[in-house]
Amino acid sequence: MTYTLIIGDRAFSSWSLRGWLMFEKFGLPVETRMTGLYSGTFAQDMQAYAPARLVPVMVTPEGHLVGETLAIAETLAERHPEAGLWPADRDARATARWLAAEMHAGFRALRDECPCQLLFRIEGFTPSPAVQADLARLEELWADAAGFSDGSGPWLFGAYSLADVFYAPVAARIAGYGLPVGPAAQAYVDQHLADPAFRRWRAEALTVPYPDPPYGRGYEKGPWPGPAEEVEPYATAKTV
Ligand SMILES: N[C@@H](CCC(=O)N[C@@H](CS)C(=O)NCC(=O)O)C(=O)O
Repeated sequence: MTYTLIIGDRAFSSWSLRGWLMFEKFGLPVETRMTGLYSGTFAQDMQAYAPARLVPVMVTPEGHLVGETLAIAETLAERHPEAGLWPADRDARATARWLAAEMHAGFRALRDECPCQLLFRIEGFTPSPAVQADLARLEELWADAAGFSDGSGPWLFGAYSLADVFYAPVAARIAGYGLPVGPAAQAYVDQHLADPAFRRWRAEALTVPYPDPPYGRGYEKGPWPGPAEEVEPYATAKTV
């Protein structure tokens, strides 16, 4: 009953992180296979999973392919109702779906101007007005979710849910670019950075050397603002 998840480079593939968290956080069995998203073999690697063109792609234990993170999320929630992927409360669940869908379809400026990278903190980055508007929208949505919390944890709806899965890479962008958010949003970001599953993903990301990553060129680099992992190759890098 093991799924396979086809992923891209852990250091950069925000959607792959989402896909993997869906398994890791809810105790669902998965084996990952990494494509050469950055090494140049991506198109060739993906031929085996046509018609999927992007990662992540899930292969069910029966061999059925599912692409797109929202579709993967709903498929897993349907197949594993006992795992509690969505909040138990009906209204919380509807809101959690809304938040995940808005993330999946939106936040274009944040995604375009602050590409996900888990290597370092980019110092002195000034967010554009469009990114600032995205940050304000995030804070509005996260604050609204708190009104539906079941009180059982520090996540958007209390217990960790698929909504948190969709915002984990957003938290990484806020951390990696030092984006300004209020105390409640910052606490939520820090919660993701300290999460054992997120740390495990990042620790694996750091085992792959990227001598000249394309992000943050021209900016100084500081250490990653979350807990340090054993391998921190970029912690002291000043420029790339
Ligand atoms: N909407 C897709 C987005 C997936 C996506 O953009 N994946 C990126 C990696 S993070 C990718 O496969 N890029 C390869 C390319 O654009 O050729 C989803 O939800 O899974």
